[in-house]
Amino acid sequence: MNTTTRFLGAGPATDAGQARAALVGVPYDGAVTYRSGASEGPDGLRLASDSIETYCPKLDRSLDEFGYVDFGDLVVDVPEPGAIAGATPGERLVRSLRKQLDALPVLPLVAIGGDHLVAYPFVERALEQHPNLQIIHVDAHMDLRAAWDGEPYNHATVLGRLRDRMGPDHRLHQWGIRSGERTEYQLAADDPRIELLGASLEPMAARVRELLAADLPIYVTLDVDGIDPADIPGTGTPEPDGLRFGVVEAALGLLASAPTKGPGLIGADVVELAPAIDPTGRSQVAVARLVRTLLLGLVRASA
Ligand SMILES: [Mn+2]
Repeated sequence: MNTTTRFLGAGPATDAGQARAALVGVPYDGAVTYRSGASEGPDGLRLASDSIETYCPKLDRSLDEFGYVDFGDLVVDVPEPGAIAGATPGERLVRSLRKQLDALPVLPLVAIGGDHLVAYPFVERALEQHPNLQIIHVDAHMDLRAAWDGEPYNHATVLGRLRDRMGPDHRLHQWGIRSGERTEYQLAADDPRIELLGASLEPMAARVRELLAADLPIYVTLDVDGIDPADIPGTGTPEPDGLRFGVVEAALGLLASAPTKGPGLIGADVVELAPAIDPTGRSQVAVARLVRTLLLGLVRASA
């Protein structure tokens, strides 16, 4: 990344000791199936974040309340066969990302993609650390395929691979989904750990309140194409008739405001932002707003 550009108000990685949250970029889009450009997501987001405030009027909270750092970007070259365990290029990449993730200072993280494949190591680690993790998956697409062109680790299969890692008490709450193969819908319907929430605010708002009231740990994997292309056109695989921006911001805001005695939001990733596809620049500004909300969720107000 540009060494001087960090996400809105974030300190450098060297300030991690004083920080309560962090961002890390994963500028990889080699697993896309339609249009590329998500590799420019992290830096596009960092640049655009300069145009929003640290204060969120809806939550009456500000990023100025705590320290957070921007770790910069992970290395996204796919390791050579033999360099790292994993048969396919996709699996070698996610193993490499996981090694780099595990080497970072331990802080609640928002990972910035990159295409959706890069979410894998972050969610995998969260599943390992929390046997009752609740994954909130915002997306237009199911992403539950067994493989894409023979590759089991791809942006269209990533939730399928994470499902392979889910234990009996893990749950996957999908929201905004409006595209997938019939077999993916059937797979989701047949797995009692997966639920598909209706495409309006109330079902997700009720679920978030309920999960927080039950003191459960929550992870958000947010594919920006879950939001309507009218609000976020800058994404590689747009799908009409999505969730509106304000609805998603409101639901994520509950992660910062609804009562809990548990850990609440423990991590998040925001993927599939492709700035060059949106010449107006509004997509990356919208995503910066959602990242601000997620940071406020990771660091809840002290009571
Ligand atoms: Mn998607």
